[in-house]
Amino acid sequence: EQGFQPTPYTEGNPFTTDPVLPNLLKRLLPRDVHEEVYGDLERFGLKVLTTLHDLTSKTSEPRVVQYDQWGRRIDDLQTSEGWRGLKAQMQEEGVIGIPFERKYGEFSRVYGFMKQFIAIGDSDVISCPFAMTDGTSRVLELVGSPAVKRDIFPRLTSRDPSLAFTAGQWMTERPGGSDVSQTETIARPVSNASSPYGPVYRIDGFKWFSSATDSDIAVALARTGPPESGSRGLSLFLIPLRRPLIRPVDAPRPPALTNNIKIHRLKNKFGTKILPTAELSLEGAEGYLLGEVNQGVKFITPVLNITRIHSALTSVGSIRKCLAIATAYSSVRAISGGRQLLKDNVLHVAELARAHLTYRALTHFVFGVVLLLGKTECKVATDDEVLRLRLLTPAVKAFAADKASGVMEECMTMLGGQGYMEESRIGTVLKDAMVEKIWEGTTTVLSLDMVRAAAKPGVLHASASTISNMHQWANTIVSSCPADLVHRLAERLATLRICVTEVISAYTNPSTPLLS
Ligand code: MFK
Ligand code: FAD
Repeated sequence: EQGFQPTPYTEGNPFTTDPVLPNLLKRLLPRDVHEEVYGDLERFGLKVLTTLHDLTSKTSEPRVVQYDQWGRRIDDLQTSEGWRGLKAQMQEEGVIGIPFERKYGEFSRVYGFMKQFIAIGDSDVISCPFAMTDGTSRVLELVGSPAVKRDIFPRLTSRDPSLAFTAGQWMTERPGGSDVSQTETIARPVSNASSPYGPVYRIDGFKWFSSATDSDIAVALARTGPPESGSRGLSLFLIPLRRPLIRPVDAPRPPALTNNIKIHRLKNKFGTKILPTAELSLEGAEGYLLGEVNQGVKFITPVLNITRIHSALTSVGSIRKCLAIATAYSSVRAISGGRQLLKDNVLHVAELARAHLTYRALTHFVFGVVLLLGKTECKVATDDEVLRLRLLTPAVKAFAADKASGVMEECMTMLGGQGYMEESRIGTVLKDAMVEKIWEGTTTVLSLDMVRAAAKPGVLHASASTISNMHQWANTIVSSCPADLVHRLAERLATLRICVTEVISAYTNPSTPLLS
């Protein structure tokens, strides 16, 4: 008990402590919108430090009780109190409500994503089910039947946790996740059944990864055409996980899966351990066709593109969390015989600054894409902006995932041995964020997607202005850095600009080594 006692560090409000987010918001939002949302984000930042922190300490790994006392198959999925609490908090805070209420038009996306951003790192991987709920809401908004829009869409976007739904996305099967053309799940039309939600199908198959297994509905690909039609024989279905889907307000949510869906097992994962990712067996599940038959890949692309932006957000938000810890630690840890704090040491500050620069570049990059999404959804984007969104979505997802783990490792190192301790949570955040390189398309698959997007007429022209925009973003980053840092890091900033530009040209030019 005697001897030197280390001083614990204190993390500040994740929204206001580092000026990068307030500055970014001021740049992106009109003054009146900025005034309205700033206070809410500041308040929520404090809630992240208190309520969300507490809930995260109460999460634990999910479990499945497969049989009841009488040997009957029940597949009761049990999640922790902390996980359920986090879900309810995010619903109440409107992370899905804000972008679909569109109170601030195209800027609602920036506001909603900013709210999610500041919670990353203090909310386990709760961004995963909400990413898929977001994408699914968009699909239902675009192609849902009037009854879907009346009964289901308002629940996905609801701020009332007792009513709100979440959604999952089932694409991946054992023959291939990147390539869905080998999908084995089969959907057969039920001729004597009708539903206001769409044409009724019976669905049989095995879904290899289902992350939002505690959700109410899923959007899933299943085969409606012959196997030789590959991905052009797949259709998109809305599948309830628990029936009846629409219950009276006071009726409890059934804990176990119904609708002829069985949980084969929960996955034994490297990270994202709090998230209930399962293998599912569909044995005559009832589903409703969304969009047109055999056009499933096309109709699920809004889910892919929206979740990819969430993925980029999560990569960068994970850096933010680790960097906030490393920065806070630099104010309490003394070195050199106790005479100097880390924050006053040139070598240490250079390391911190390098991490901050990558963080800032990525933050501006991802929110630039978020604004393009808002503009496109609100139909105020120019043609070039629509094309740019298509191109930058896979770019930002792949680029952010690629950069994030290296920066987080540096943050861990900046705490010395304390960074390696589980209590710092840097290890958990890093492990969780490493999946961003895999799910929603691996980096290679996304570079192929960029080539596909770049092949469309006009996209390369739009990307030329993107490169010039990237320079503008880099300049904004420079101007938001403290002057002494800019001076000290001039060389690194130049490298950063080149790197940001290069990634875009690498992704858009099929002859570059990245793609060869
Ligand atoms: C924490 C935040 C993140 C939350 C994560 C949630 C948990 C994780 C959930 C998952 O991981 S879900 C599974 C995600 N799976 C993938 O992302 C699959 C990756 N593979 C691809 O993306 C492939 O590129 C794809 C399956 C889409 C290829 O399908 P196809 O049918 O072989 O491709 P094809 O024939 O080139 O494209 C079909 C059409 O779709 C074309 O349009 P046209 O018919 O008009 O020519 C394409 O241009 C179009 N398309 C493909 N990708 C598109 C797209 N359109 C817009 N956006 C895209 N991204
Ligand atoms: P493969 O497609 O077999 O890829 C293996 C390797 O081959 C990769 O390196 C890939 O880049 C490379 N590769 C593939 N195609 C090409 C090509 N054409 N050219 C060059 N290289 C190529 N899926 C869902 O549908 N719903 C979920 O909820 C879900 N949750 C997940 C949760 C977790 C924790 C994880 C890890 C995955 C989840 N997935 C989910 C699955 C995920 O989307 C897939 O793992 C991913 O799309 C890759 O598919 P795969 O695993 O079949 O790998």
